[in-house]
Amino acid sequence: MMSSKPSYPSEGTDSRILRGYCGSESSAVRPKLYLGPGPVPRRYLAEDKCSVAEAIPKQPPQRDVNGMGPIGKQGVNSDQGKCVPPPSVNVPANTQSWLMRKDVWAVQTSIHATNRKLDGTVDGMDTGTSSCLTYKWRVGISQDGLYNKKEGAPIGGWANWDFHLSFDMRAGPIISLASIYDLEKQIFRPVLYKGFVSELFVPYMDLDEEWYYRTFFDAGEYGFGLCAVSLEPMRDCPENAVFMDAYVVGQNGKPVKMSQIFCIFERHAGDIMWRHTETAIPRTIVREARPEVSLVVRMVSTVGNYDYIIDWEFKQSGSIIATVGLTGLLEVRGSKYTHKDQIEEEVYGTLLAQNTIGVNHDHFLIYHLDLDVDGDSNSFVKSNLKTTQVPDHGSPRKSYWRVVSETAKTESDAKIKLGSKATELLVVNPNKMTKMGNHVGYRLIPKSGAGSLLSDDDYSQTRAAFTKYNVWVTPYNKSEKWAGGLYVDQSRGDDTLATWSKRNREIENKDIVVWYTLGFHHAPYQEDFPLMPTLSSGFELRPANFFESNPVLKVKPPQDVMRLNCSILKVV
Ligand SMILES: [Cu+2]
Repeated sequence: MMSSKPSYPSEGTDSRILRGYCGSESSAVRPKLYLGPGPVPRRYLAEDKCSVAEAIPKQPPQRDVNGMGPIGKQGVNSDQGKCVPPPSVNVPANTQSWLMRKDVWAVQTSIHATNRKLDGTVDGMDTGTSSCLTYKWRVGISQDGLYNKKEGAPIGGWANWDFHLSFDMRAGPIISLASIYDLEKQIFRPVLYKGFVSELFVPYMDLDEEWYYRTFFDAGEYGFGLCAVSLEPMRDCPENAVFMDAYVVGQNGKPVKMSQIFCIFERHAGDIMWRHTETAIPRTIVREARPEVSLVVRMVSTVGNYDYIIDWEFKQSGSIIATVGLTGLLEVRGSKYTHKDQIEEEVYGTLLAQNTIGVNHDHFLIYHLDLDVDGDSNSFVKSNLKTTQVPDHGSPRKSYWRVVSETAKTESDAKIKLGSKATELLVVNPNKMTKMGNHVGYRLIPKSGAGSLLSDDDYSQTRAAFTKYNVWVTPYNKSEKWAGGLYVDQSRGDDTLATWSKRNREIENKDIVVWYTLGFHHAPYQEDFPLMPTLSSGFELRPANFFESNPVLKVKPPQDVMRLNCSILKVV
């Protein structure tokens, strides 16, 4: 072990968190009263989905606000709906009525229920059976633009890497004990003690009665791992992929198998790892190139309408690249509008098709990155690139930029909103240096710097205050794993990364955790409908003075082989 911290298998098995899985039981009734400390833990909402009644009630609609007519006029009758619980978020304290709410989707008219959202409110719910009792309709059903699908149209060493992969119902994949072999030192050197998605926050920007509370916490409320889906060979993953199953705790306490949750494959994407052509030598061309070959660990979590493709990629050069791909279905709302020119009110989104609004929203994923760069005592260094004016006659140039580095002493020094400055983010080991005297380190290279645009006093933002900054650094604390709090569905914002960090603890030369929030502001476009092409973002953890020189310089070139490529069309 390289750290005194607990090993992963003893964590993540808190029975108060792992409370069941859809596939295990048809009933979600608890056999015993909860007698533990704290509030009574609710089930994951995903479990609620499993237990709700399939049919909406037979009563006629009680009101018809926007003149779209009752449900029968929309081509859907009450037998075709399915009640599902909305998120518990964004409901101010002392509001109890949300427990009685449910959404209704026209599940029998399309295989893609979230594209057939019935915009109404279910006011009454039998809390014993989770069935809907009464409901109101506001507007009609949205367009179904989708086709109906008829048919199914611990990692050992790899290259110079060694790491563990595990599954968690809440986080999905967890990478741990990642270390890289240093050819010069002839040892494995630690890099990442543990990395995982700690929380996802998806707030929608619609203030209507049926929408204002849609500010989802996909990990803490639904279970990002619990929503993982089986991966399909040759479609979700390439032909050289191998697959891994996962097991979770069922509602009856027995293990439940989730098949082919991870795929792991070597990526031969046709990229160049490094190259150079030396053209300065007369009558001689010197050329060397090496193809990029990396290892990818993939999981897909389908949280309701969205599919999140989570990749952890390991490069031989020492980089770890985390990528999130968004695809699947937009969460749309019904509308009376059929053309943009008709719209004279705030509709909170884009008219994507007739009677269909794609609502503005965000996706924020916060990663827990417990880096142990060449040991567990690390420091966080901000390096700002500052424009510097050249003194008179000092040079023909007038300006240049220089690196001004600052080691964060406490947590408040390390809160960073990206985008306003040219900033380099490093985790260094102040106790280890290269032969050149530089501290060994790893850089965090973001691919986007989006942050929350909600005000601090917005109730949902209070609960998701970890989105206020892109980067946070905390000292390692065993209990601080979930940025939105341990019990997110009951959180009022008093157990989040933002509150822990108010203690402003010392973080220099300590075992530290970097929290990185990557975000997408998603104003929908028509191409996102009916099924959105993948939109990706991520970050790279890249060696920074970690090695004495390019660690892959001595990689041998591949042998020339004839590869059949059946997918390339012949050009006539
Ligand atoms: Cu989106």
